[in-house]
Amino acid sequence: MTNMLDTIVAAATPPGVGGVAIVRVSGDKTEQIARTLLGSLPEPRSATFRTFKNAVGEKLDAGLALYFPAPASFTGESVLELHGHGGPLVVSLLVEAIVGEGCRRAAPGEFSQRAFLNDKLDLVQAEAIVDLINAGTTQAARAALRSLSGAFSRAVEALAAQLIRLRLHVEAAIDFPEEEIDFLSDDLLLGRLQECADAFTLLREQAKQGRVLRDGFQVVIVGKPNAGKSSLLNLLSGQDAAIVTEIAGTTRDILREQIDIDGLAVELVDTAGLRENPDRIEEEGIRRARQALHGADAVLWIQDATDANAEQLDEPLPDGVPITVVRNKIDLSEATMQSAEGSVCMSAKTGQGLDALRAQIRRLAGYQNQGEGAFTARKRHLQALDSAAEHFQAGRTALEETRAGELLAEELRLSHQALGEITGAVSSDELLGRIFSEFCIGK
Ligand SMILES: Nc1nc2c(ncn2[C@@H]2O[C@H](COP(=O)(O)OP(=O)(O)OP(=O)(O)O)[C@@H](O)[C@H]2O)c(=O)[nH]1
Ligand SMILES: [Mg+2]
Repeated sequence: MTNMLDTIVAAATPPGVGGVAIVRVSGDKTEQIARTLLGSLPEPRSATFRTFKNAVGEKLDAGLALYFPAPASFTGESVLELHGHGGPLVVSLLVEAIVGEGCRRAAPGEFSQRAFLNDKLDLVQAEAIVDLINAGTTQAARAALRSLSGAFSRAVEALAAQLIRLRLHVEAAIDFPEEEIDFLSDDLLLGRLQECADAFTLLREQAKQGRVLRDGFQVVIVGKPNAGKSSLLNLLSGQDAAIVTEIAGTTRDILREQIDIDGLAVELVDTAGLRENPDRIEEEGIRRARQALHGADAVLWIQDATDANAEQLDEPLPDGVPITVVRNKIDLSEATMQSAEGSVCMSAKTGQGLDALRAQIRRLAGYQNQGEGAFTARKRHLQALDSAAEHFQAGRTALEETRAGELLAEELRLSHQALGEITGAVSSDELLGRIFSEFCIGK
């Protein structure tokens, strides 16, 4: 980890030309730097117009200066923000002048890392900053903002509080071995265990949604040549993105399109038709199609409803990834629009059945537009939650099998520890390094 004692500086605005650029400084030397560059210390938390000068008194720029004395700042340290003109040269002159005052350039995410280490934010909130910056849909942005304001953290902490109460209960009971205790006849304990199990189920559901909101959902479209895969991609995306012809084997390359289904960010992947004895170019296309299947969250298997052998595909589809059969060209087929469970009937030409397909994709993603209730979550959070839930369940099973509290107590401790990794109550330098290196410089 980087040295927390250094004073750090970076541009907080993106590189390039703009109306305004902001240079931010954080650390012990901030006050001295402000005096050198601005002539005197500005009034705290009040925007003042100043000339920015280097150590030998040369004017570099002029603009607004904002000073936040510790600990009332984003990082918890003294922070200075200089809002100057938005040109790359102006910014680099300012940063150089500040580095000359005994400062160092900030590493990616270092401002947020300090905010975390100074207890201004927990890990979930720090990660939500990045999620908000990178949000691709309005819903994802709102959900990230809710995580940032602590909605997810509070839910995790509430569950942790339940676990603590359980641990106290169990450990207090273990401490009186002379009283022959039968844990399984302790209704209060059993009731609390059930409450906790329900809370785990709910939070895992919410976090799964949060993950989909943050990372989006990848849907790979496969099928035989000419089944209508590219037509379907065009219909769903509302654009003429892929070439469609009546010639089998039109698509050779992978084509990706981002679409938004009621706030769910979906990446659609169109692929080459799968068949035996393709030509050389098609063969490469099929290889790429197989590769695309590996990254899929869900697969749409497009079948031509007019093809009697539509259900035969000379290709194993991946295990463990939900596959939806889409019976296309229903406008040409005698068959009715009867959809079996997990399959959709439609026409990529007339648009018939499109709503059902969109609903199916939402279902596959487990996505309900939760509006105000949603927060963003990451794979890391889901893994920690899963691990916490597994330990909790193992504890319950152990109790039922052995009727003794010791194993339960130990599993509850491990479960509590796994939960702590989410907000950073329990964290390692390695984990922190990994998380904050994803941030941009100046954040
Ligand atoms: N009538 C009708 N024709 C369709 C429908 N969907 C696709 N087609 C036609 O079927 C032909 C093949 O469509 P594509 O979308 O290129 O099929 P594909 O699966 O992408 O084919 P390849 O890229 O060759 O694997 C085109 O002539 C489309 O106009 C449909 O629902 N109804
Ligand atoms: Mg195609």
